[in-house]
Amino acid sequence: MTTKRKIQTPLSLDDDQRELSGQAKDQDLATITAAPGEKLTNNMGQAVSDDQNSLKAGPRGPTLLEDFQFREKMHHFDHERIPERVVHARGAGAHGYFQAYDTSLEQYTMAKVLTDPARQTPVFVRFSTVAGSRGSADTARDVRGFAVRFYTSEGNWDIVGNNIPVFFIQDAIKFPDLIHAVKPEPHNEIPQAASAHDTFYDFISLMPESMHMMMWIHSGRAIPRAFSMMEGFGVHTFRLINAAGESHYVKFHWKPALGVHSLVWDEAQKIAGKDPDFHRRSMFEDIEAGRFPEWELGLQIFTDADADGWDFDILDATKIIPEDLVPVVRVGKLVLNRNPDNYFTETEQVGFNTTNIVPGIDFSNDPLLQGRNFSYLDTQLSRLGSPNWQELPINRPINRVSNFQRDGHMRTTINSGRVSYEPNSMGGNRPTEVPAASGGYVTFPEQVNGPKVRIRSETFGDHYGQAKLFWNSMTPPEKLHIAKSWQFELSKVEIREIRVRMLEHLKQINETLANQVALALGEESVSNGPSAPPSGTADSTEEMAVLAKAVSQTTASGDLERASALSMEEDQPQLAKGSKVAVLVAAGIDAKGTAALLTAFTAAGVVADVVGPHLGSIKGKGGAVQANKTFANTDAVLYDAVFIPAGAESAQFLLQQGDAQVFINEAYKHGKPIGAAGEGAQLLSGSQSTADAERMASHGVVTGTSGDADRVTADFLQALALHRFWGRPKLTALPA
Ligand code: HDE
Repeated sequence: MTTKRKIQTPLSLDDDQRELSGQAKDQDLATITAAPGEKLTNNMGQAVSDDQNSLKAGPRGPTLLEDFQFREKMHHFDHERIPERVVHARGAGAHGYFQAYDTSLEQYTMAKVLTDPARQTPVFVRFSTVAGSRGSADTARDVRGFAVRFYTSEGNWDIVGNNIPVFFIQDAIKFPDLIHAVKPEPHNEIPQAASAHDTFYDFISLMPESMHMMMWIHSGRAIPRAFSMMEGFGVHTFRLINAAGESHYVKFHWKPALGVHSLVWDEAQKIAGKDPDFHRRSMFEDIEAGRFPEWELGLQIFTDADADGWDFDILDATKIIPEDLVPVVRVGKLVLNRNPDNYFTETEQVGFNTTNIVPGIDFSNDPLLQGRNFSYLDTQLSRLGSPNWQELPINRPINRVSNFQRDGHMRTTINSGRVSYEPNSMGGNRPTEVPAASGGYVTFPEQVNGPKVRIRSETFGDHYGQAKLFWNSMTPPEKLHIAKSWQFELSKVEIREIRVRMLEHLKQINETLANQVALALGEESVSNGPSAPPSGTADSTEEMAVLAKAVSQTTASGDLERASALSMEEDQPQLAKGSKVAVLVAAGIDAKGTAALLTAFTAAGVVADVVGPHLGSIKGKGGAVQANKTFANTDAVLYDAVFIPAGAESAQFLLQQGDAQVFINEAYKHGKPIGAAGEGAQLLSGSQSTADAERMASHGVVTGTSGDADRVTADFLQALALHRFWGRPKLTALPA
C-alpha cells in the first residue's frame, strides 16, 4: 500500500486550483512515505523485479543497451543536481506561521497579513551564508541571509533580508564586483567560504562605502550562535500603503525571542571541522523537539518629513535608522514549527523574489533594491531551469493563480480551452483585471522627475559616520573581538599595499582600533593616538581597557554618539533558555545528583548532552547515567557551557583524561559558564582554581559541595543567562 500524505499548508491546493491545473485529486503534490510492502517501480510506474543487477548477455557478459531500467535510473541520477545559488548557496529552511498582534496598523497599510490578528499566515524561512558553496561550513564569517516567505491569501510576500541591517554597496551595479571579489579567487578557487583574502580586501579597500558593513562583518553578528539567536532586517526602506493610498516609509526588523548571541572566532573555526552542519542541525533538532524558534516582527515607520531632519539618506542601504530616532514597534510573531520533509524540493527549490509583494507594501527608490528587483526573477531561470519555477510546490501561492501565461519547460498547469489572450470574446474575457478597491495591486503613484544620469546622490556621501557609531556602541569585549577579527583577516592578505589601504580606512573610524590592527600587521601606528599592548602578549583585560576608552566623533546618525540595539551584550533578554550544556561523566559519578541536574536543565529550557568515555550506561553512585556523546565524538566548542557533577572516582578518572581537560580549558577560554559540584571541582586547575570561589563565581565558574547542589545548579543557570564572561583572569595565557 502506498501512503500518500498531502503536503500540508501552504502547499496544498484547493479544489479550484486542482481543477485549473488539471491534476487528479489525490495524485498531485503527494509526499510519498514508503509503507510496509510498498512496491518498487520505475518512473513510468512499472514494477521493478531486480534492482541489484543490470541486464547482461550472460552472467559475465556486457551490459545491454536494452536495459531501460538501468538507463532510466542512471539518467535521473546523472541530472540530480541543479546549479547552486550564485550567492547564498549554503542554507537551511523551515516552515511556520506569522500572526499579527492587534496593533491597528490599518492607518498605515492595507496588507491583511499585518492588520488581521485572527490570521495565521503560513511562512517558509530560509537562512543562509553568502559566499560559500552549498557544502561549506555553517560557521563561516559572513552575513546570514534571512529570507521569509509569507503565503498570504493575497499572494506571496517575500522579505528577502539579512541578519545585518546594512549592506556593502549602495548601487546594485556593484553587486557582481563585490561577489567576484569575495568568492574563491578564480585562478585556484581558494579560499572556500572566507573573506580573508586579497581580492576581497582589494575591492573593499577601494570602496569606502562598505566600511559600515565591514564593521558589522567583523563583529559577532557574522558568526551567530544559532539561527534562532539572530536578528533579521529587510535592510532597505520600503513603503506601507493604506486603503486611502497614503504612503509611509518602513524598515522591517525581526527580533529573536532568545536574544542575539554569537560565537567567537576560535570556536567558529573549530566548529567548521567538528560539525560543519552546526546551525542547520540545531534548528532541525530544536524544531523536532518542539523548541520552536521565534521572532517578533518590528517596524520602524517614518515619513519624508522625519527623514528631512536626518544627516543620511533613507535610500542608502549602507545606513541604519538608529532606533533612538525611530523606535521599533513590534507588530507580530513568527514561529518556525515544522521541518521540511525533503531538503531539495523545499529548501533548495524555494525561489525568493524581492518583487513578491502584496497590496499595502511597496518599494522605495533605494538603488540597491531596484537592482535586486531585476536579479531575483532572472536568477531563478538559470537555477530552476524554467519560467514555470513558480509552479513548484514550495513556490506556489496559496491563492488561485489565473492568467494568460502558457507553456514553457516543465509546465504542470493544464489550462483548458482555446483562449490564451486578453482581450477576448471567446472566453468571456476571463480572468478579469481587479480594480484597486477590490484588491488589485497598484503601485504608489510617486511623482518622479529628473534627468537620466549615472550619478551617486551626494546625500549618499558619508561612509564613516555610522561605522563610528557602530564602534562606539560596542561593549569593551565586543570591541576586543572586532579588533581581533580585523587583525586575523588582514593578516591573511598577502599584498601589503592592500593591508595599508585598509588601515587608512580604519583610521577614519577609530585611531585606537587602527593602531591595534597595525600592531598585528607589523606596521607603524597610524597615528600618535593610544594603542594597547599587542594581542597575545598581555591579558585581554588590558587590551579591553584601552579599547573601551576609544570613542569616535560620529556623523550620519542624527548626532548620536552611540545607538541602542547595536550591541549584542546590552539590551538583550537574559535567558538560560536555548543554551546547550555538556555534562562530563565517568564511572563513579553522582548519578542522583546528575539526574537532578538534568531535570533542572529541562525545566529551564536548557538542552544537555551527557559526555562520557563511552556511549550508553555509565555506572555511578546511586544508579547509572546514560552518555549520549563521548569525548571522542564531541567537543567543548559545540556547547554554551560545561558542568562536572560530583563523584570522587569519576573526578580521578577524568583528571587522567587529556580530552576532559581540554574540554574545560576551551570552555574557560571562550568565556563560557563552568559548573562543578563536589569532587567535580578537582578538574578545575590553575587559573580556574576554586581558591576564591566567590570571585570565580562572578566570572561564571560556579562550584560548591554536593550537599549544596541546588544552589550550584541555580547559580550555574544564572551564569548561563549571562552567556559569556570576558573579564576572567589569565584568559589569554591558557593553552587551548
Ligand atoms: Fe541577494 N541575491 N542580492 N541580497 N539575497 C540572491 O537570488 C542580489 C542583497 C539575499 O534563501 C540571489 O535566488 C543582488 C541584499 C538573500 O534563497 C540573487 C543584490 C540582501 C538571498 C541575488 C543583492 C540580500 C539572496 C541568488 C544587490 C539583504 C537568499 C539566489 C543589489 C537585504 C535567498 C537567488 C534564499 C539571494 C541578488 C543584495 C539577501 C542572485 C543583485 C542587500 C537572503 O538573485
